[in-house]
Formats: sequence, structure tokens, C-alpha cells
Amino acid sequence: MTKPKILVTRLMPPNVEKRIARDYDAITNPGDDKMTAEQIIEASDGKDGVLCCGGDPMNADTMSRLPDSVKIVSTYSVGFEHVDVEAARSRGIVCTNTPDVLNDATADVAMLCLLGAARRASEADRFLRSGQWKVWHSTLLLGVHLGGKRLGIYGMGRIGRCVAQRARAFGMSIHYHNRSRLSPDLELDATYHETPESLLGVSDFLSINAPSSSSTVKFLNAERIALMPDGAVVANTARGELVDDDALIAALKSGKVSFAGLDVFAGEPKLDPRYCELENTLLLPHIGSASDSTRDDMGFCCLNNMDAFFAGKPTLNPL
Ligand code: 8YV
Repeated sequence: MTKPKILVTRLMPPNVEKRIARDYDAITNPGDDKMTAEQIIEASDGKDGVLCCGGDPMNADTMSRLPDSVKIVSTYSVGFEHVDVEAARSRGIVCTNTPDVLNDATADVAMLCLLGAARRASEADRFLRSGQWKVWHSTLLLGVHLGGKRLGIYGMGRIGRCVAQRARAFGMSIHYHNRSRLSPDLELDATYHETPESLLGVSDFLSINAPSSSSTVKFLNAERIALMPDGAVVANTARGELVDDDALIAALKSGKVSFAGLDVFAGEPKLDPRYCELENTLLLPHIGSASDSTRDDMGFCCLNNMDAFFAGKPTLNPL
């Protein structure tokens, strides 16, 4: 049987590359440069499918210009704001993503952001490395305690619920806002807030876990930050676009927000340089899903979807 022909826009982890080489006739990207829309369209010539990554320009224009041979676009990400699913559908192209396999890894990094920011991990690391640690004293690098605090989770989907599970073990009480209230078996002891404003009013800590969409862009703006308890801690492992950077930076400077742990940035890999000048930020280069097994599982998830598609079966994670 001839192998399906696919384009893989970025270098994959070795275990994923091996499976691609075994089961597909693939053009891969050993140089690993981010491909432009033109390059993706050109390299898709004669291909049956495209395995793309978060941030690849799979917008309406690209979808409209992909060769007719392309029947499936499988993104190596759970977020799919870069994939114009409607434009794909209008051309009969099936799209899939990678839900679930990265819930735990991303929730771990959300806790890293909450805890690392509140306990000043990156500032403490810089302090030590730069030779400033001369003597212990009782008020050295005091942070904010998590236990007994209220954690507001904006977006109580699969990842948000994994954050809640971890935060309970830290002694935090869980509050959340979601498009709709969860069923009791998923909500557990968490308190539902019908509006983001109500949630922010009780968020000593805030974890942003909602997808990027027209209704969530700049969710965390100056008006909403003003509703938060003084000295709140903010973590974002979802998308940078959900934060109004001017507003958060002003709040970090005034102390309204005491600390922020950020794994994602609007326009990344570029970020607002003012974040780097602030001591009260912990900044990570979008490593939410970056554990060895998770990145393999994301690749396998894409390939499971493609395998099913090319076997004439329904895909597992259709968008
Ligand atoms: C990825 C992500 O690092 O899955 C997502 O939506 O944000 C991350 O897991 C990235 O998008 C990989 O393509």
C-alpha cells in the first residue's frame, strides 16, 4: 500500500519522527525554521495532509490556497486559533487538534507559574547566581503563601480542572468562571461565578486557562484588575492575547498585582520588554506542554488522527 504523503511543518521529537518515517511519505523540516504561508502552500503540493504546529499561519487565506490534494490538517496543539476551521471545512479539509494529552503537563506549569511567582523563584535564583546572598535574614525574599487563599480559574475546561486538582493539594479554595457551569461531578467543591467580574473579586490568585477567541482577547484588562484583591497573583498558561499587557504591567508596578507567572505572551516569541525589567515576574518561553512524554503524546495524537483519516475512519479529535 502506498503511504499517504504529508507535510510536517516543524521538526518533531525523535519518537514522533520515527513513526512519521515508518507510516508516511513525509516532507519534514529538519532545519526547523518556522514556515511562512507561501512555504507551506508550496511544500503541500501533491500532499494528502499537513501536520502543522501552534502559531503556523493556517488562516483563511492559506486554507483557500492549499492544493486540492490536501484533505486533512492536523495541528500539534490543543489551541487552534491559528487554524481557520471554517475556511478548511468549506474546502472539504478536515482539521484535528491534540486535546487531553497535555492537560497534566500544562496544569503542572500553571502551578509552577502560580507558586514560582508567589514565592519569587526566578528573582531568588537571580539573587543567588549574582552573588548577592551574603547572609540569611528573616525577611529575605518573602513571598505570598498559597495555602488558605482563593484561586480563581478563568476557563474551567480540561486543563483548568487539572489546575484545580493540584491547587486543592496546596490548600487553596477553588473559584471559577466558565462559559457554562460544570456538572456537580466535575465542579466538586469549586464555586461557580457567573461573570468574570465576580470571579476576579475573590481571586487572591488567578489562573488563566481559557482559549483565545474574540470573546476572551484582553479579558484581563485594567477595569477587571481593579476588581481583584490588592496584591493578587496572576498566572497565564493559556494565550498571551488574553492579557492587556499595559494594564498588567501597570498593576505589577503599582503592587496591585504582586506577582505574575507568565508562560505565554501576545506576539510571542517577542514579548513586551517591560516584563523583563520587572523583578516580580516569572517568565517562561511557552513550555506548558514541554515534557518529553507529553510532546511525544501530542505527536502520536496527530498521527492517530491522520491514521484514522487515511484508513477511511472518523478522526478522533475533529475540530
Ligand atoms: C504548544 C500549546 O507548545 O497545545 C497548545 O495549544 O499552546 C502548546 O502545547 C504549541 O502550540 C505547539 O504547537
